[in-house]
Amino acid sequence: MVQIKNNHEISIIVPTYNEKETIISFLEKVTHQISKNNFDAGIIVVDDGSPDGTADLITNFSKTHTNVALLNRREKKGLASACVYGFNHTNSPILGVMDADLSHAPDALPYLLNPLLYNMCDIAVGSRYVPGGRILNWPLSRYMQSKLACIVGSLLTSVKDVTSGFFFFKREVIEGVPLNPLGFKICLEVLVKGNYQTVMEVPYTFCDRISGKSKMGLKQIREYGKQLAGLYKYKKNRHGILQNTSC
Ligand SMILES: Nc1nc2c(ncn2[C@@H]2O[C@H](COP(=O)(O)OP(=O)(O)O)[C@@H](O)[C@H]2O)c(=O)[nH]1
Ligand SMILES: [Mg+2]
Repeated sequence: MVQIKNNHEISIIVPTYNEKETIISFLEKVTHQISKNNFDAGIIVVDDGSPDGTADLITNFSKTHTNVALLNRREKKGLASACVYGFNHTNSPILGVMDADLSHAPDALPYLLNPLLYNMCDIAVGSRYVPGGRILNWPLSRYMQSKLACIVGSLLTSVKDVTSGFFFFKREVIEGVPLNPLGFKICLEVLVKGNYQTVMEVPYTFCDRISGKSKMGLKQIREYGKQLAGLYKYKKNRHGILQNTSC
C-alpha cells in the first residue's frame, strides 16, 4: 500500500470529483486555518480522475504546501470509497473528512478538532441540525431530502445530522471495523460501526456550493437505502451477539 509521506497528527481527507472551480480556494482556506491554529495537520485529496483537471491544480499547489498530498485513483468509485481509501493511506491518530466545494466552513475546523485534541470526545460531527447550526442557500427540495435522510438514520444513532460529510474522529474508532465504502454517507457508517464512547455535534453554517455541480443524485439515494438496510442488519446482529455473550 502507498503510504502518504507526511504523517501528521491530523489527516483531513478531501474527496474530489470535478472541483476545479473551488479546490484552490478551499486548499488556501484550510491551510490558513491549519497554520493559524498551529495544527499538525495534512490534507490528503483523493481525486477519482476528474476530467476537469482538478488533480493538476492540486499537484501544483502541493509544490509549495508540503502538507498537501494527492491520491489519484483515475477512476470514479464514489465518495465513501474515496474517504476509506484516504483513511487507509495515513497513520494519523486523528482523521476526518471535508467536501472540496466550500460547503464545510474551514473556519469551523478548530471547533471540531480541539475537542478531539483535548480528549473531550472520540468523534466530532459538524452539524446543521443542532442549535447554532445553519444552512445557507439550499433549495427546499434538498433540505427536505436531507431532513428525511436524518429521520430515517435516527433509528440508528442519536446524532442529529447523520448525513453530515464534515466530521473528525480518533483512528481507534475505526480500527478493525469493516467499513462498507458504499455511497455518500461515510459518517453514518462510522457512527454505527465504530468503537467509541462520546460523540460531540458541533454546530456550523453549511453553505451550498456556489460553483460546480453536486454529485448527489438518484443513484446516491438508492445507495443510501442499501446502506441503511445493511447498517440495520449489522446493528441487529451485533446487538444479538452482545446479548448472547452477556448471558
Ligand atoms: N473522489 C471522489 N470524490 C467524490 C465523488 N463524488 C463526489 N465526490 C466529492 O465529494 C464531495 C461531496 O460531493 P458533492 O457533490 O459536494 O455532494 P453534496 O455536498 O451532497 O451535494 C465533493 O468534494 C465531491 O467532489 C467520487 O465519486 N469520487
Ligand atoms: Mg458538497
